[in-house]
Amino acid sequence: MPMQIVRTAPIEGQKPGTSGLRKKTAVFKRPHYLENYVQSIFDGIGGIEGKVLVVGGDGRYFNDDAIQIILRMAAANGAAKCIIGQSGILSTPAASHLIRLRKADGGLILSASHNPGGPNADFGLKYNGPNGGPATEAVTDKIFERTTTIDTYKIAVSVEIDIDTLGSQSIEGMDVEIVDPVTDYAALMQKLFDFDNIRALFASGFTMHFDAMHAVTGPYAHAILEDTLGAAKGTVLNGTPSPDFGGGHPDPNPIWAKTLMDKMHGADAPDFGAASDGDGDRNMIVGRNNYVTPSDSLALLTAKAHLAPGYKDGLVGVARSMPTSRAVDRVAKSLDIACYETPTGWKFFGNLLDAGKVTLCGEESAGTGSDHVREKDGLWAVLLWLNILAVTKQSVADLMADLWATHGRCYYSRHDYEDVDADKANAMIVALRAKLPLLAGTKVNGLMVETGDEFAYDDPVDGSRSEGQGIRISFAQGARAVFRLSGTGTVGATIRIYLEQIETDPDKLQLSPEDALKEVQIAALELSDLAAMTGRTDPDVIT
Ligand code: VG1
Ligand code: CO
Repeated sequence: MPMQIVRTAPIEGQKPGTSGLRKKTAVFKRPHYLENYVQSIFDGIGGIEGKVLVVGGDGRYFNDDAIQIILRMAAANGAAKCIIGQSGILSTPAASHLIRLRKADGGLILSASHNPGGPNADFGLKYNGPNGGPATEAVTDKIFERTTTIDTYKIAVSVEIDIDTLGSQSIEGMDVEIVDPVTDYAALMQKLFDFDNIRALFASGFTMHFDAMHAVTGPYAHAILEDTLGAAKGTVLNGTPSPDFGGGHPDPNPIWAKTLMDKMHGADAPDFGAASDGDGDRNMIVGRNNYVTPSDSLALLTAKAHLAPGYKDGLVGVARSMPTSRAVDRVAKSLDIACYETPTGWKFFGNLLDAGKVTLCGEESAGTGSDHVREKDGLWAVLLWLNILAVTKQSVADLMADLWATHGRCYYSRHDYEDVDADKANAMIVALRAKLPLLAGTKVNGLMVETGDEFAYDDPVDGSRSEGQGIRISFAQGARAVFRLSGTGTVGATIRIYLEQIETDPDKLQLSPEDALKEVQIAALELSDLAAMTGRTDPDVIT
């Protein structure tokens, strides 16, 4: 029998979060769990009969087994074709590009991104639409709704499909094409950036380290940075993907990318350092002894993108997620281009990019990207930085000092309180929300509150409204505190507090962020009553 219709029942909790459905791997491996969700995606998007899908993931534990199941289900549901990265590997931006390049009807990306991987860690699955971007809320709502009513799924009874050999084959009437995960993506990068100039930069003795964090960008970085651009062998650190990311946490920030941070602050630090996350869509940028916050990186790239061939005509506009610092707003203003503020998560940038309203977008969580794909793109950001460094011949520190001298500096930090009891975290947000109407005009820790509200977003393209997207408090003299709960975690709740202080005094542009943010941090803790509400005193991660 080539195809089976399997009886099932709804499984609770299959609601996609900030970026797809993320759960413990063991949960995804429970009977029917993955199958229910995949069938709900297929049903939620109106069926996949005759459609072409791109499938790939970040290579974490369970990637290959999940792909086998997805392919058998796609065949049974009548898909015309699946295009798969060799051995099931595709970085998130490469998958987005492939969907667009092949004019596919969408794709399934297997990843829990920056969350750790392995049998005891996390797994995830996300649907991207025909524009190559993460499904909008309207679509994820339909998928979720379907998970609550599902009673059967379809799966082909088929032998193991070979996903390691390049080329085409057919299973149960569906075409399966295995493609090299790097080639098309590398060709796109070559179109956007001046590779000759970057090659000359490396030939002149410029040094860098790229930490792939044992995750998906290893093969991409080896091919592009070392083999094509001539960076010295050994430039790429931790470049072999492993199913559990070498036992690490593939989140490119100063805490988890410690190997790189130590090198960048060592005696023989290279000129430039960068890292990417599990699925290759995030980037961390570091100069010699000089960490660049993602919000500042977005501002710098906005100011200088025109130096790269792909952006030589300038930018039509930019967008940032609400908690991201307002550094980019200041640059956009000076360029006289629009700057949009969206909720957290890349799915909110898609409409703006599709409508040609913005060229660059970014998030404080180390995500930057442009209209070349519909996902954030780690290596792209690194290459844009390299292109700018090659043209300006300035150091990272000098570029940042110039940016701050021109636009002021937005001191910025995010404090994460992880694995907090979910009821307590929610109670804290509820209490804070209740205070909002009376906050304006009051003083907290000596700082005058100018506005306090809960962010809601009206999409200017499709008119949809997204509410409850984070609480933001603005104080006089450019201080701001934002509070929200993470939508990507898999245990308890993670409270994120985002702190910002704008400084324009030329004598105060080189303070330590910790000092510059002290007052607003105290105010944020006082306002939220975090310690009393959650029993927590110190954040787990400060970035
Ligand atoms: C986090 C980040 C958000 C990002 C999301 C997905 O979400 O804050 O900016 O878009 O992760 O990134 P949350 O809800 O946990 O704050 V990735 O690289 O994990 O796909
Ligand atoms: Co990611």
